[in-house]
Order: sequence, then structure tokens, then C-alpha cells
Amino acid sequence: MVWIIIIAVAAVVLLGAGLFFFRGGGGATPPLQGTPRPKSGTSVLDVSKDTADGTDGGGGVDVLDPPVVEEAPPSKPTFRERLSKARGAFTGYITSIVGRGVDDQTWEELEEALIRADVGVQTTQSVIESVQEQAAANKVTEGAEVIELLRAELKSRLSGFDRSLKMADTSPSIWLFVGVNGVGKTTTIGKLAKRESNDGKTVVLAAGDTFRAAAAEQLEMWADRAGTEIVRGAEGADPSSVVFDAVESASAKGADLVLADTAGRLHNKTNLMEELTKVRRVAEKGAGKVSEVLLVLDATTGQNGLTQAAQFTQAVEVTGVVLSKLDGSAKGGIVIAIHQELGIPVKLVGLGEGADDLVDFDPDEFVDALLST
Ligand SMILES: Nc1nc2c(ncn2[C@@H]2O[C@H](COP(=O)(O)OP(=O)(O)OP(=O)(O)O)[C@@H](O)[C@H]2O)c(=O)[nH]1
Ligand SMILES: [Mg+2]
Repeated sequence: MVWIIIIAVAAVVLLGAGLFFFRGGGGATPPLQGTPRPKSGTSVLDVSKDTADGTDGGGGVDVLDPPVVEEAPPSKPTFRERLSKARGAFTGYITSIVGRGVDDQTWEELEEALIRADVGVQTTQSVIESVQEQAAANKVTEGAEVIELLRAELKSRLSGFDRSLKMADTSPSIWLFVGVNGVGKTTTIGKLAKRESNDGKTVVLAAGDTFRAAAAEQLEMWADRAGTEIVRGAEGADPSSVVFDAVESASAKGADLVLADTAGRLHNKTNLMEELTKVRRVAEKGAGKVSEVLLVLDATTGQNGLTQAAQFTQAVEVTGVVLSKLDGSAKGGIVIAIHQELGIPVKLVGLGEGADDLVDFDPDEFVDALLST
């Protein structure tokens, strides 16, 4: 009897256990609803195939990787956006002229606008006379048409110049930078070093400013940025010898271009102007040829730049002007005067302090920016 009871109890226990397991119990944790399982081949955090240096070795989706942001190439500054000061000097006059028919006030305002923009008295007179003649010949009655005639006149006065930066027939070519103190020579060289080496040229910088303390360090900083070689001399060394050494070094290495810095100097200091003549002469004693002498003028000094240019041209044959700091100048009209009165083309324009803020001078774009409202 006892045995029958024991067997019955055991049967009941076994049946209960079987039912429990059959319904999915037995300690197994039910899957959580709403939590998707990763698909095979991907992993929420799969670093198994990542390389030791932290780069993704292709081991599936890795949410810890930062998103890949395509770096936009640095955009060239445009005249339109950087000439706000120079444009500002014209805007009020243009708006006033465009809103009316042609009368005496039209010509007075036009003259005032040009003078204020530092076009210079002489050039202003000749521009106004030419526009007046064309207005009469075309029976122009609207102010807006006068502005269009002015636009065409300014463009025509800036046309026909060769603005290309020349390379010599034999390497290395030497581009010499001259100008008064603080106009932007060293900065321009730095910007050009980057630009020309990006263009595939091998560039050597010559720290020809041995006068100002820290001038060579300043140039060296630009050389580092551009990844170009620099040749320096001791402080107080003869600038001619530094430029000569740089040309020799460039020649030995088969480099294409030497960008030679010089100390800022006042254009009325005869001995300093003679020093410049010597630098230019000695630069060509070795293998290289000077194919550009670029006078750097600060656009904010306006008409004074013309006096400087006349003196520098006498000491070294200037082949082109770099007009720096046009971004901060209301005297954009100086561009017209430089071409008109000196007959030297503006080849490059500085539109800011950054490495990419140097642009080729485009006369049409410049005039359109200047006369836009
Ligand atoms: N806004 C603006 N600043 C500029 C430009 N070019 C140069 N500068 C600034 O002008 C100052 C003088 O520039 P430098 O390149 O040292 O001038 P520099 O002619 O070599 O001067 P010195 O060697 O002392 O004769 C610096 O603060 C430059 O950053 C430009 O195009 N725009
Ligand atoms: Mg300098």
C-alpha cells in the first residue's frame, strides 16, 4: 500500500515537471520584446577587426567611428565679398546717380566718388571726360546708363596688360619682392610659397630681410606651412649674399623658383635704394634669372603708393604690383591710378591675412565688384 502511494506521488511530480518544461519555463529567460538582435555579419560594437592604431579594419558597422565629414577645399576669396569697404565708398553715389536723369549733379557726384576712392585727380578728370563724351555721343539721359559707361571705361583702362607671373628660360627663376615697411612683402611671399608649391613647383625662400629682428623667423613660419626650403643669413648679413646663397642652393637642388624677401625701406633713402639695385644684380650672378620684381603696395595708403612706386621703379625695374590689404581699404580706385599713371600692371591682390587670401587680379571682376550696390 505504501509502495502504491509513493509511486503515485512520484508520477504526479514527474507529470508536473514535464508540463513546466513543455510551456517554456525551467529557468530560461524569455527574449525581451522590441530589442532587435543584430543580424549576422554586423555588430553594434564590432572592433574585432579594427587595427591596433584605431583605424577601422573593415570589421562591420562600428558606431564608435566618427562620421566621415568631407572637408571642403578652401574657397578662394572673391572681390565681391572682400571689397566691402571699397564698394561702400561708391554705393551711395551710384544709388543717387542711378535714381535720376543725367544732370550737372550726376557729373559732380561721379567726380566726388572717384576722387574719394583715390583714383586720383588727373585720372578722375580723364575718366569723367571720356564718359561725358560717350554719353553725349549716345544721347544718354538716364543715370543708370552713365554708370554702365563708367563700368566699360574703367574695364577698358585696365585691359591690355600682361598680368602673368613669368618664369625664366633657365631655372631657377627668381621673384624679388620690394616695398616700404609693413606693406605685406613677407606675407605675400608666404602665400605664394604655398600656392606655387601646390602648383607643383619646387620653391626656395630667401630670407633677404637681414635688417629687422625676427624677419627670418616670420618667413620660416611661412616656409614650414608651405613645406618649402628657406635659406637664411645671420642678422645684419649682406642681403645680396643671402639671396645669392638661396639661388645657389635652389640651383643645386634643381628647384624651380626662389622667392626673395627684402627689408622694408623708405623710398626716399638713396643708400637703401642702391642696396636693392645690388640685391637684384647679385641675384643673377649665379645660375638663376630674375623674372619678376614685384612691388608690394598697401592699398590702404592710396595715392602715396604712386610716389613709392616711382622711386622703386628707378632702383629696380618693377615688373608688377602686388596690391595688399585691399580687403581693408576704401581706396580701391588706386588700382586705376597705378595702371594709368605708372603703366605697371597689378598682378596679385591681397584680400586678407590668411594663406589663401592672395588672388590673381581680375580687372573685370574688380570693376564689377566696385560698382555693385
Ligand atoms: N588685411 C590684410 N592684412 C595683410 C595683407 N597682407 C599683409 N597683411 C598684414 O600686414 C602686416 C604686415 O605684413 P608683412 O608681411 O610683415 O609686411 P612686410 O612688408 O614684410 O613688413 P616689413 O618686413 O616690416 O617691411 C601683417 O600683419 C600682415 O598680416 C592683406 O592682404 N590683407
Ligand atoms: Mg617683411
